[in-house]
Amino acid sequence: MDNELADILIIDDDTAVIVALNKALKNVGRIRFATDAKQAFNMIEESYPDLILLDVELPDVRGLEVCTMLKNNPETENIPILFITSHTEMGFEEKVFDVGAADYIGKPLQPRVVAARVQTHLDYHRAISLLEKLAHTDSMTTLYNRRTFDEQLIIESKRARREQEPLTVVILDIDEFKKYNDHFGHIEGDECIKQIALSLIECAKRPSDLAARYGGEEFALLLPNTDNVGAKLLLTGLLESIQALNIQHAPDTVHDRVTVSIGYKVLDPVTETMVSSDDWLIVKEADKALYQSKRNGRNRITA
Ligand code: GH3
Ligand code: MG
Ligand code: MG
Ligand code: MG
Ligand code: MG
Repeated sequence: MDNELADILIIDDDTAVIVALNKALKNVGRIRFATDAKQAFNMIEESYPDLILLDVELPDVRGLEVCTMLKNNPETENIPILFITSHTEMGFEEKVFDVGAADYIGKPLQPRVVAARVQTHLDYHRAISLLEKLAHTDSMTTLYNRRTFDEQLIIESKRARREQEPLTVVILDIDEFKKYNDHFGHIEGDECIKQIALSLIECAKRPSDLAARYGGEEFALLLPNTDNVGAKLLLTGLLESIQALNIQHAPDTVHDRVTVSIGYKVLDPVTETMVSSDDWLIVKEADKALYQSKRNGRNRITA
């Protein structure tokens, strides 16, 4: 885990509280503060904090509502929120947890207790984030892994059908890669896979595009809102950029540079009757197209 200082946002209209928290947390993180909800949301948008300390009574919006809004936004839902309050009435603590807060710190503030609790939540949040990252990425290439691709395929094909938008699924496989490994060795083989992965990252640039390592030397792309014309353009560019890597192939191969074969399938809910709920059909079709590319001589794209 890195030692980078955490970014902590204090939202409280009482400057005495801000001063006290600032002092208590000076060794725990970098502190920003806001004295009302409007200012707080601006700051959160500027950059997402690692943790928020939130006053229950703010001049504009109630703290509980601020918490609810942050928890309902996918971009901020995972930020731990700790309430600061002198409310002691029955049931209030429950309300705080009901709106998704991570913890509740009562007044009067005890500096060392505040620091310890904040540190615990920061550590916990960091560990969860790391686990999530590990669960979703391929460590060798930094691409998404197959688990993520499979999860997103279900989500995106549902969305495509619901919103009547095209979705393209692409499968790529490195050509004659056994020979590459046999000739240059496995370590060099790994390097080659990493370079091709970088080309994929470069090409799947839109925030909604997803590039994954599907298996050993196989990759997959999930391209929401991409029709046949868009897919062809993007994949032609990808094929060219992989050739332009200019990676020398083993001597006894068809192409003297490392190439890939590509198969893709467009799910077009407007023109097609692909109403099947079998989301894997689109992958099977892309895979069939890939093998057609292999049969036709490799280093090509087949729809
Ligand atoms: P084709 O053109 O038909 O795809 O021929 P190919 O030799 O590439 O055949 P295939 O795709 O079946 O072979 C995959 C090879 O990729 C076999 C395996 O040794 C190698 N490979 C798979 N994963 C890795 C990896 O992580 N690192 C390395 N270095 N090689 C891998
Ligand atoms: Mg207040
Ligand atoms: Mg393969
Ligand atoms: Mg191969
Ligand atoms: Mg093969």
